[in-house]
Amino acid sequence: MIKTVTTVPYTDQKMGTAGLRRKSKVVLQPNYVENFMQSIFNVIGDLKGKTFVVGGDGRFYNDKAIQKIIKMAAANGVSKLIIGQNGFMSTPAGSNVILKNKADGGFILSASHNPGGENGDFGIKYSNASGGQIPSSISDKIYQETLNIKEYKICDIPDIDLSELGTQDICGMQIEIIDPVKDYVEMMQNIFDFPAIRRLFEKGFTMRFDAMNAVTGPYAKKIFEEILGAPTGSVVNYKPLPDFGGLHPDPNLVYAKELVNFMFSKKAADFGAANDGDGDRNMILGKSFFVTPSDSLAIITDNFKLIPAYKGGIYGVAKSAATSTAVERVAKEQGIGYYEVPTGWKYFVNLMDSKRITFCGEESFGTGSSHIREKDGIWAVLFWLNIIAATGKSVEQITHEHWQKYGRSYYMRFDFEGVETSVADKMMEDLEARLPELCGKEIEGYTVTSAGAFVYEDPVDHSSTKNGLIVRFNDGSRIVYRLSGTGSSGATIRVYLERYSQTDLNNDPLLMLTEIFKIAMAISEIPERTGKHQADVVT
Ligand code: VG1
Ligand code: CO
Repeated sequence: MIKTVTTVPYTDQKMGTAGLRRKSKVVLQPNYVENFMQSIFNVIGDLKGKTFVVGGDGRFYNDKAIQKIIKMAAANGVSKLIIGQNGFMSTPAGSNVILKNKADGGFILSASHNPGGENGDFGIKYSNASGGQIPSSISDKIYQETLNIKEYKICDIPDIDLSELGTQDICGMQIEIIDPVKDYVEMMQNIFDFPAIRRLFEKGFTMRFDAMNAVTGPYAKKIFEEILGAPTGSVVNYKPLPDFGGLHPDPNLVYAKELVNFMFSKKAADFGAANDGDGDRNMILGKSFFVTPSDSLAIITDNFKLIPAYKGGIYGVAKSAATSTAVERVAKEQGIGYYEVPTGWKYFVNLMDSKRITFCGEESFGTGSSHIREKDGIWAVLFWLNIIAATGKSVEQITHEHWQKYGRSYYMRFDFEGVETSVADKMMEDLEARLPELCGKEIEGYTVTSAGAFVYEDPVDHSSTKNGLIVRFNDGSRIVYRLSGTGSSGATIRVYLERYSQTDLNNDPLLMLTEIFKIAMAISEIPERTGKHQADVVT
């Protein structure tokens, strides 16, 4: 039944910030998935005795790609696959299943927050036994393998029915189809005070959770409506659709417009939240109130004692360099470890494994803890609900009190999309070369205290990663420049702006950041080089 098929390499199978991500049309090319998967299997080597977890966010091609992966895993000698029913599994649930079953790794079929469908994106995230995505040292090896691939192995059998729970044998390999929601729900019940959150809903508290027609729908229905007693209808867009119903499943102020409009209307619920395509991102809203992900991480860290699983103490906290410095002030106050890493969740994994940190987060709507090795959208939502249940305070009140205690980091991200790759690369290169000259200079009343590339040395494996450029000013303000590593066409230049104030707590972020935005544009020459005077997406 095992067939060896001759193939020709593709040259674009390099993984980015989080796995391989390409236009669906690209992935549909002959042997595209096969080449990539065989390259991974080749790099792992001996697959006998190995177990992997497989699932996806239900987007277009999830069903086809998963069949290929099952048949190839069997042909390559994998011993067992644990598969989410109907091929579904969120990224955080997948990390949990890997850890719980001590599996050797896993594959989540998702392009995360990128749109899906035939004209959208498809992707594959590959994790190892840590439950987190593989480090660059391994993805580099896989990329080299994709450039040299000549053949792949596959079992020549009909498609496998993934709708029934249970175990079966496929081409000499065992497959176990599991309920992708069950273990995840149990884990959440062991972390948070479910009875307290239940009482909150009993008292009439209202929420709206927008699953954005993606994978968290079934998780959210079960947890918020069935177990915690939020009224039916609290979870919207809960049915995972192959094209996400045309939505861009990125939970931010721009793409989660429906939820944002509702939460800023007279009918608003007490609490609003959304997750992304594969369930690892979250957005938190109060009544006519938005919490930035950077503030959310700081608030979560400051309130750890309210949560049953963390009340005994936490190790430390980490953020990506682009994320605002709000959590740094909390770490100082709490006397816990604090780390700044490159963008991408994989950089948190060693810090969690070595017990240096418990919480971590990114400005891109990612928050999580060492309960797994991925960011976790529903975890963040439950954390907020637990804080609200324990304090009786609103989202806005909790955030305002946080600012009163620590001051406020005004923070926004500006994305310049669809830039020609060569233009974006040259812009970053030239800017990096010019940055040293800026040190000590005064620009529009702001003095530059440091400027240069962000270089991270991992304290565990001592690998070194360069990611983005940072300009710091004497008042604590910062500009970070990076190129996105998750796009599927052209380049996206991300500009992250931050300004700190201890006294001015209720201002408009856009207003507070106007001057810094001007400085950021002037020193990078983005308008001159890209022809764009405004960002395409502002979050
Ligand atoms: C983006 C975010 C980054 C996040 C990554 C994966 O990467 O900025 O913080 O970890 O997406 O998120 P980039 O390289 O495009 O800036 V997910 O939800 O796609 O796994
Ligand atoms: Co995601």
